[in-house]
Amino acid sequence: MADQDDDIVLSELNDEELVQQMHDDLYDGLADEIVEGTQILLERGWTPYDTLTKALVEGMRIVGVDFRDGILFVPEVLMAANAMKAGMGVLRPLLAETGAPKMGKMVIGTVKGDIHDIGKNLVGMMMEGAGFEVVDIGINIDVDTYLKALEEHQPDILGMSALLTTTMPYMKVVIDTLVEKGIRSDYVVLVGGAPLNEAFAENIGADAYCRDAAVAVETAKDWMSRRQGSALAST
Ligand code: B1M
Repeated sequence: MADQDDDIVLSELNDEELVQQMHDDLYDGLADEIVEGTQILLERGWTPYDTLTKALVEGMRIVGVDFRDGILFVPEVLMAANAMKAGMGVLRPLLAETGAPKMGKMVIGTVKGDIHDIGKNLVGMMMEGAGFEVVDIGINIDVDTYLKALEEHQPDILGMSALLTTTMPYMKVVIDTLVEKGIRSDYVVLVGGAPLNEAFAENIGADAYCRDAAVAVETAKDWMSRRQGSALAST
């Protein structure tokens, strides 16, 4: 496919062809092409959010399907992930651009045993764009590291991400520890990641499940206004 792609001039493609080509380039892990395609869409007036969801996230969804079906393997998926991150690098300052007063603070990390970080990074970017201060503590985070970050940064929200069915139960370990320490109600706990759902979030005692980054922003705003409402009511 690479030889064939050498002849393609991205800027000469119409929007639909370009997005299709970007899905192919993401699949092939071509970071430079993804950066170029992202810039072209923005120059054509696409919003950062549409560029993100229609060109990058959709491309990654296709990669995920072929990974699941054994057509792609870890090294190829890693290349695709790197290309995705390169595109996100272009969008990051645009998504994080905001003149809004700070809405609140969130600490976010991917749980222990899990190194998937693209979704978490996206949530962080979109939250920053909505006016939240975001402290990203990374991947493979154990309960002690979450607790240390909560103590150090005193956020309003704890966000946890998990992409594996084997790692998502660890979210309960973190929440149970917050309960044991008597600090559960100090934080709004939001969880997300492809294998989760609302019932799971409820079962483990999280405040809400966020299907995607946009839902995470809306849910966080909603919880912040509820909290501010109850703080005002108690004064
Ligand atoms: Co992984 N992997 N992977 N992988 N990988 C999945 C998750 C998998 C579903 C693929 C598949 O089989 N179809 C499968 C899990 C199966 C399962 O558990 N049932 C899987 C597997 C099996 C594995 C390995 C075990 C493979 C192996 O080694 N044999 C291994 C595990 C490593 C580990 O973590 N210990 C592994 C490794 C990898 C790579 C390193 C190659 C790479 C990760 C690179 C990286 O992240 N830096 C990778 C990737 C890229 C994927 C897929 C293809 C794509 C994930 C992604 O980035 N999606 C994935 C397939 C899939 O999910 N369909 C897969 C794009 C991203 C924008 O979406 O992360 O869902 P997502 O985030 C969304 C929402 O979920 C939500 O908002 C985000 C933005 O809209 N959200 C939150 C996420 N976190 C949130 C937190 C919040 C709120 C919302 O807090 C408030």
